[in-house]
Amino acid sequence: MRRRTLLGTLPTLAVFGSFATSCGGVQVGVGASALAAEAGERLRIDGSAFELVRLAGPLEHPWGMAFLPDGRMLVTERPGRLRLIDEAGRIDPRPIEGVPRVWARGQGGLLDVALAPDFATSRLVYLAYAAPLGNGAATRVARGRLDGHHLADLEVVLTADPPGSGGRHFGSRLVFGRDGKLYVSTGDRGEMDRAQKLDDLAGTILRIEPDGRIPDDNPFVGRAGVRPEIWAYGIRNAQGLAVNPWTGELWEHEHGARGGDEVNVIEKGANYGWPLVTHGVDYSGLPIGRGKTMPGVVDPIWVWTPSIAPSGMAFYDSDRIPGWKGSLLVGALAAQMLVRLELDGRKVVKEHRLLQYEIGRIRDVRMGPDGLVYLLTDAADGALWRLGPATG
Ligand SMILES: [Ca+2]
Repeated sequence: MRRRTLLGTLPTLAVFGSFATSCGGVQVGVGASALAAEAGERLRIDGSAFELVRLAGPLEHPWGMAFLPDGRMLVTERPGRLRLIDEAGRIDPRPIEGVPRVWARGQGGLLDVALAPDFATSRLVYLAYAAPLGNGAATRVARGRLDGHHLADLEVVLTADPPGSGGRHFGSRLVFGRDGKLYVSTGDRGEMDRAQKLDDLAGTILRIEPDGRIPDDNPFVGRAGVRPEIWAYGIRNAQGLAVNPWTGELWEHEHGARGGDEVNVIEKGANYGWPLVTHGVDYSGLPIGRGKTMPGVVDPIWVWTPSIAPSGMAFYDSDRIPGWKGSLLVGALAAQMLVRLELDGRKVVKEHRLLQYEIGRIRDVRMGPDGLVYLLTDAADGALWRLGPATG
């Protein structure tokens, strides 16, 4: 299979498509088969041999994934389905029942999924989604107990209100910290000034107890006119959130407008600047805010200009891929690639741009329990991919 070549240019696609058909070969490209894992493709990255496998598909705009202790995975599809996928890449034809009704418009829908830290006993699954609310929608988090193909006892634990009427910027990544709290990223809902308003949960990182209560030690607890769920603010649209396994810090990335995508280390109560300061400009080309930095605002540790449109983030903490341990992996939608950032503490030492234009828009990236890298591609016929060292 030469998918990389195939996805190069349209003429190449057409030529190769007919070639594959005339050979009676594998079904490829757009509208590819619903079969489980296809044969892997070998490729070289930084001089080493890798294998890239299209593990499962098609999946309709898959957004988030979680690894179950039994080896299966949960994957969300943005229109509102939660799917089970086994280790061989077989998609269970029965979506999980009992998921919340979602507002599946624009960037909204069923978004991230995370397991409770005590999932092995509690069976609790957390979902982030755009929920219909008022005249529009708001980012919401609900949890339910996974029982076979059913999510039981569904309860909402967070509503990032007030709602907005537009279809943009829901944030929606979910991660449990080492402190056992649930951290949730939101977006500014396309109304940039909301990211600086503290009576508003748009444009923030939120911190709640697993059952939705407000932790006593949240930074704004007891302050009049400020929502106590807020942990950090001044954020445009964060679709990457992960705990640094070497320090316990919470790291985030977010979309800039035209330029100015950022990686941030999230600190309690801090202001990340949007839209007062940014490294980007408006889509019109006009400036936003008053420059790139200002007192009282935490600067990003890494910036992409032009924008790559980052989505999904994972620290790589395994020996399975030699040389990758200690890296930060970031998916990219617009730039259609996997970014590997070599780190030295909070400093990015080197950026590697991988798989560029090879599998499409990358919505999510995770390290599996097996140390391999799992990717979701964002398309109507998106897929789950697995990247690891070549074997044999
Ligand atoms: Ca910022």
